[in-house]
Amino acid sequence: MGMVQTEYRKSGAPPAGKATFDAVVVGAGFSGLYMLHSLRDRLGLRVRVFEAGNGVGGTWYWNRYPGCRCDSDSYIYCYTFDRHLLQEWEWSERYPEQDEILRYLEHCADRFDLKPDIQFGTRVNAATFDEKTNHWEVRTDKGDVVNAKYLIAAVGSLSATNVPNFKGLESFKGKWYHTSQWPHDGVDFTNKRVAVIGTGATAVQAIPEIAQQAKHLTVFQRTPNFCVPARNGKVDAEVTKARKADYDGVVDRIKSSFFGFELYFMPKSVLETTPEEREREFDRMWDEGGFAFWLANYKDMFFDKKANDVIADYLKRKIRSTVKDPEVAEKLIPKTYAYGTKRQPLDTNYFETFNKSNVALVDAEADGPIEEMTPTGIRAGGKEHAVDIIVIATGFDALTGPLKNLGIRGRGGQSLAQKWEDGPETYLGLAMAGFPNLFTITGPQSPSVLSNMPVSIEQHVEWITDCIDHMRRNKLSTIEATPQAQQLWVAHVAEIVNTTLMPTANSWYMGANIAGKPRQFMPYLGPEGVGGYRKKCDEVAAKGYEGFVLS
Ligand code: N01
Repeated sequence: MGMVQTEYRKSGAPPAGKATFDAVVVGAGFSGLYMLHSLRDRLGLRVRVFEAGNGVGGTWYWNRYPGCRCDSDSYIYCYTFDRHLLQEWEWSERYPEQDEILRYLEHCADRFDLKPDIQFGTRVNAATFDEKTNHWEVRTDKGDVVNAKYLIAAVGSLSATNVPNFKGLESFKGKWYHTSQWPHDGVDFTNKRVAVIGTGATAVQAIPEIAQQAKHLTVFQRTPNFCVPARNGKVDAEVTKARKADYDGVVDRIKSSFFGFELYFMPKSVLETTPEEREREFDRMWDEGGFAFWLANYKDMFFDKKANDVIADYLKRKIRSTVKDPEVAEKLIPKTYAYGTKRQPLDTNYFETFNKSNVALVDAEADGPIEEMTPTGIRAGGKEHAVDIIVIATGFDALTGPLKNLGIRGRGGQSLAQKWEDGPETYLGLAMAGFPNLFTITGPQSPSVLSNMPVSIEQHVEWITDCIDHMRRNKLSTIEATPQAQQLWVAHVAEIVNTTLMPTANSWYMGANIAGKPRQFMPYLGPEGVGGYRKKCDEVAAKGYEGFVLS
């Protein structure tokens, strides 16, 4: 229960008229919930959270497709700021399903009494900085108009749904669903002919589940993916006990690690190993499952194409040995990009699913791309595939999309969406020049999607809370990134990533999945990962918020 009780909290609704808050937080997922708790219960601020969904959970509220589960180990895919919560909560599996994670977030919202300060079913559609009052005016689709000194976007990195402009979609007479806007009462695939479009991390989870229920499943693949087994299951009770006994150590390690996991690259080049030695290591990581193969491989994997090819070859052989039809196997093998430069999907029987007699693969390269939807199916490569249900697993307008959709206008009325037309520009992925008192949690140019998200979320929430505390103690009214600091940060983000293979892939990290989106690598990668980034942010604060103007 929070320490602060105010009239508006007791009523559970914002005051009538143009209410004024210390802070407005947009979104009630992992980041918005903790931001509310931190500002309200640590600093005693008046906070209003606007959430488009009718419940808490963000990603875990919206993404309810079959097979939806976490790709981070559950013991570190959670809040760590409350040691009692860490000790009490019991996860059922290594990678819990969506409904379990949603239950966890519901539990947190209740435990910290957060719901009275969240207005559900309300989407922010405009936020304008008033230079006379130094306040943000925030408007919603429900007609709310509120003022706040601070505006915090806790909108997630993967929340702006991407439904490509498929010709004829409106003419399709069956049902279609995007995976990130899944019906709450589920979809029954029994006796249905189903199409899945996309083979990213979402589709890789959904395809094996749908194939078990549907009469027939056709998968439309644009780019094949390297997949590694998740190896989900119950976690050994002794392992859980040991982790709980050492949670302080676990938390320290993930906070100072590269990616927010207890995973570390091997301090060796794969090119210096014998074939036997590396095969043993590959087998070990393959058997371990999860992100080990991606994030704890040989140190040159992300840097040297020759090294990368050696590692990729192991995964290609796995596909060939799993998929019985050699023609299908060839289609499922990635050939156009380096391993690891697109987000690693974790699978449970993904490649095995293509051995089932009720599953077919239509590959854009070999069979021809999707041309149009017809009233009865999908036409690709000149051939019509009759289906009853289309599952669109085409992902998101990542990182910038959710922020651009907020209708943010900063100094001089400049629109964030317009300012970012050629790509995002931020300082530390936390703030933007020209947009005072606006903070983004896991924004572009912070480690965000290249990390275990709760670790990065907690770091940003705590940094923002400390910053606002500093502002209040020093009776300051605005904080704003300088254009110079921002320029240097943007250049630094690009410089670091350009030493890796990451920009060579057509990935959503690069904005390549969205037609017309500028090609720019959006997350921050290194050089010392989330640990080094945390140090950098702390140094900025310790130097009196270096790179910001405070007034
Ligand atoms: O989306 P994606 P996702 N015509 O963009 C294809 C996170 N996540 O929802 O590769 C035909 O990865 C597209 O093809 P291509 C995770 O970070 C987390 O699967 O662009 N096809 C691709 O195959 C993940 O990376 C969990 O050529 C089109 C697919 O659709 C992120 O969410 C679980 C197309 C989209 O793949 C996004 O994953 C699941 C078109 N016009 C996801 N447009 C966790 O466990 C796109 N495609 C936490």
